[in-house]
Amino acid sequence: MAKQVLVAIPNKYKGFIDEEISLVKAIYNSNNCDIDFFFVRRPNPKYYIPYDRVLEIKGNIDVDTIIIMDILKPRHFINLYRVLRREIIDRMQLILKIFALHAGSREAQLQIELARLRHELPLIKEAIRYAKLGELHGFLGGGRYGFEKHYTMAKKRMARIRREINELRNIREIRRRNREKLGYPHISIVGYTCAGKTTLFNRLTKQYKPVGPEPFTTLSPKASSLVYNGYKVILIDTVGFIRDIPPEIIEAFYATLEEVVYSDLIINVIDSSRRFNDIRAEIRSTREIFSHIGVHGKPIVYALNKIDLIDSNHIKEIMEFMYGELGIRKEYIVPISAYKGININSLLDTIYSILGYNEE
Ligand SMILES: Nc1nc2c(ncn2[C@@H]2O[C@H](COP(=O)(O)OP(=O)(O)O)[C@@H](O)[C@H]2O)c(=O)[nH]1
Ligand SMILES: [Mg+2]
Repeated sequence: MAKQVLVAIPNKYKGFIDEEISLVKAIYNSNNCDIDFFFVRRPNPKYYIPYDRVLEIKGNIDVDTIIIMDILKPRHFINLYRVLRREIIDRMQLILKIFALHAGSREAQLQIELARLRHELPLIKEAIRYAKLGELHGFLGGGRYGFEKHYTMAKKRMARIRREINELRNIREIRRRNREKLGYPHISIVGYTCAGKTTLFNRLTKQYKPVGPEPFTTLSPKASSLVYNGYKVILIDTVGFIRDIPPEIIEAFYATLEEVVYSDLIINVIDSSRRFNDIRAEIRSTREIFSHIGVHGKPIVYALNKIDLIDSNHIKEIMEFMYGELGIRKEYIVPISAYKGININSLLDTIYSILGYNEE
C-alpha cells in the first residue's frame, strides 16, 4: 500500500496549486506516494484545518502524513497530533527539507539545521506544557523528561551551529579558490518552482553524459557532468526559487544558493507558458535575488521553456520585454522545450560560445 500524503492548501495559494503540489512532490515522490489535497478557506484557531475535516482524516487510516501549506502555530501541531497521531508537517518544514536535499556545503547544511531548530523550539516548549498533563506520548519522540532534555539539547546545538557558521565564513574564500582548481566550468540552473529546471537537467545530463565513473567533487549533491562537442562542464540543478518563502528561513535559502555565486554561468529557466505579467514579476524578483547573493557580471542565459505550450506572439512579447526594457542581449535568450527536446542544442551552443568553447 502506497504512503498517503494529504495536503491542506490555504486559499491564498489557490492560484499556485501546481507549484505548491510540486513542493510536496520534491520530497514525497509521486511514484511512491498518493498525494491528495484540499483547500482551507479560513484556518481553524485550534487545529488550522476545520474540525470536521480533522475527524474525517482520523477515520481514514490510510493517510500517513498531513502537510499544511502554511506556517503552523505550536498549538496547531499539538492539537492535531493529539487527535490524529500522524506526522504533521507545515510549509516551513517542507521547504527546509527541500533545501536540505540541495545543500552541499557545510555552511548551507548548518543554516538549514539552525532554521529548523529555531522553528521547532517553541513547539518543544509547548510540548513540555502538555506533557505535564501526560497527554503527548510519542510526540517528537518523547515524554515529559524527554522534551525537557530535547529543549536543552536543541539550545546547545543552536549555539554550536552559530559558532561554526562564523568560523566557516572565514574559510569561505579558501574554499572558493579550491573550487576553481577543479577546472571544469560550473553551470547552475536556476528558476522558480515548476519552471522545468529538473527536466532540463535530466535531459542534458542523460543525453550528453560521459560514460564511466569520474573523480570530480563538487559542493552540490545535485550535480552532474556533461560533454558536448568534446568539452566537459559541470551542471548543477539548484534548489530554485520558491514563491513566498517565510522570512525566518531566508538566510538558509541564500546559503543554499551558494553554488550559483561560484558558478561560471547561470541558466535561468523561465516557464514561458505563464501569463506575461507573472513572468515579468518573476524575472524582476530573480534579478533582485541575484544581486542579494552577490551575482555580479556573471553571464546569464535565459531559457524560455515550455514553448511547446504557447504561440509565437507570446514568446515575442516576453523577448521584447527582456531586451527592450531590461537590456538583456538577444543572443542570450533561447526559447526551448526541455520536455519535448526542442532547441536544446541551440541552448548548448549559446552556452559554449559564451564560455569560449567555439566550434571548430
Ligand atoms: N509542456 C511542457 N512541460 C514541461 C516542460 N518542461 C518541464 N515541464 C513540466 O513542468 C513540470 C515541472 O517541471 P520540473 O522540471 O520538475 O520543474 P522544476 O521545479 O523547475 O525542477 C513537470 O510536470 C514537467 O513535466 C516543457 O518544455 N514543456
Ligand atoms: Mg526541480
